[in-house]
Amino acid sequence: MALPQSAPRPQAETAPAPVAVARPRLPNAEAIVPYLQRIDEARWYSNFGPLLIELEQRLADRFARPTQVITVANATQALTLSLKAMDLPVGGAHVILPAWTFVATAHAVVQAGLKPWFVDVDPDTWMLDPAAVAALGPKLRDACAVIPVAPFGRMPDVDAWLAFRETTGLPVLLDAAAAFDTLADARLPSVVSLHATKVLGLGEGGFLATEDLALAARVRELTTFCFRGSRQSQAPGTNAKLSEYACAVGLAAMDGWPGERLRWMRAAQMLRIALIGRPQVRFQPGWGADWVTSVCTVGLPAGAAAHVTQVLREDGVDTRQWWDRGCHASPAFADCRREPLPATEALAASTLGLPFSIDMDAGEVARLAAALQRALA
Ligand code: T4K
Repeated sequence: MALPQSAPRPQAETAPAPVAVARPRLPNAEAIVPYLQRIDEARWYSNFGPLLIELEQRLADRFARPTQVITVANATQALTLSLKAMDLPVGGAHVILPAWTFVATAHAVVQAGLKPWFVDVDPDTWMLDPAAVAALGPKLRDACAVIPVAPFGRMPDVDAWLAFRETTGLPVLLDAAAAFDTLADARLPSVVSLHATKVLGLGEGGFLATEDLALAARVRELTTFCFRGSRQSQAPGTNAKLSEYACAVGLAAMDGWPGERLRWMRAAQMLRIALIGRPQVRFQPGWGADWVTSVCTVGLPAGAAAHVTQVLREDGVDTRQWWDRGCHASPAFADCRREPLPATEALAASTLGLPFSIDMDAGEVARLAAALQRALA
């Protein structure tokens, strides 16, 4: 007997999947396998094996001038160990850094036995201004070093920082965590992150790039218990080496980089085109046109970040304040010395990390553009 047919149930409306703020993509297994086979054959798994040496050489070859690259377990450790290797006075000595940075910069200062001293950034460049730091005048005597940060991958004026170093005598270490693509000049010792969320990632990793061979050698020692040709530690150090497996991913990422860079550019161009005619959304100068990075942090009208975040969330579009309210606002650094920080406070309320990934499709870009239109109407 045929059963009576019931009326078709109305389909529950399913919301589209959220537009993710980031969707990292590292080299796939196929690209990594040849390097894994080399590891199998060599039976060398860590402690400066052939893959690590090759990766460091290929990273160094990207610089126009002779440069030494030292890989480290992550960029936070690379910053810490670089500060330690600079032989700065410890105890009571402050390191000047921007409040507008990720907490890693300040953690590195503390881990190196030094004290963070937060200084405001320039509201237009989002970076420390060497002239403004120099204008601290006699107070600079309390500092033993400065760490400018390349915000979201945009490089600072290296010549201006070299001149600052010359006139003040203060060592300068650049936190270029997100500047893999833009860092081509290591006259200032510079640290890059190779974290999975970065434009070229290997999971966890980072490197110091420098023209100072003695500094490079000291950082290398610090990554391996401060051994210097014997099994005796010459000073307190740590273990911050990259394994050969991490380097296999890194080498595969380097093989794919020219194509991946173009794909990052293409995604950025799609976004830029979709937001033409929306002058309230300001990209960093050159972003996605002259240089690439893995995040899209934009400037919005003053104080608009919270409202835009809320509206985009309602429309299923994820966003991120990559640096929260600024590094100084974390409880861990509440007691740290600071100058007035009006530009940092303003940036925290008026910048926002929009969804951005290497394979962002036209549908996601359209959803983001429509949500932004609603938020900024
Ligand atoms: N200096 C500066 C200025 C920095 O920005 C950073 C790091 C450093 C120094 C230190 O570098 P490292 O020591 O990390 O090498 C991310 C990154 O972990 C961090 O590298 C980065 N800056 C910081 C700004 O952001 P999270 O904790 O926000 O990432 P998470 O886990 O929330 O992931 C973001 C999005 O990506 C999520 O939607 C999930 C997705 N995701 C993430 C991972 C890791 C994936 O889909 N797959 C993944 O494998 O820190």
